[in-house]
Amino acid sequence: MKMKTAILIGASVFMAVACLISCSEGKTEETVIDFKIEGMTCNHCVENVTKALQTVEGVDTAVVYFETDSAVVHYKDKKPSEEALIKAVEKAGYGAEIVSELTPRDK
Ligand SMILES: [Cu+2]
Repeated sequence: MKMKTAILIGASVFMAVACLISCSEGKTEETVIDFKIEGMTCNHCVENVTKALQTVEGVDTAVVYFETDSAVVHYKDKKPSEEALIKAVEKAGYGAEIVSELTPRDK
């Protein structure tokens, strides 16, 4: 009897988690902006640029790649201003240039 209850609880928890994952997946219609970053010389720079991009209003996540001198900014509802993104990077002491903008529909 106890075993059966445990299985039932386990199953419902599993279902709830599965729903949560699939539901949030449906909402993540993300848009991505690709950047070329200038002036990065080490991983500390990567951190600086990442932080700078993440402080801009509307940015969901920012990922900076040292190897390719590039950065990718993800946003969802509100599009961050391109000018604000570039200015934030410049304020941190680096250069930024937009390479491309992709929405999931473009792919
Ligand atoms: Cu550095």
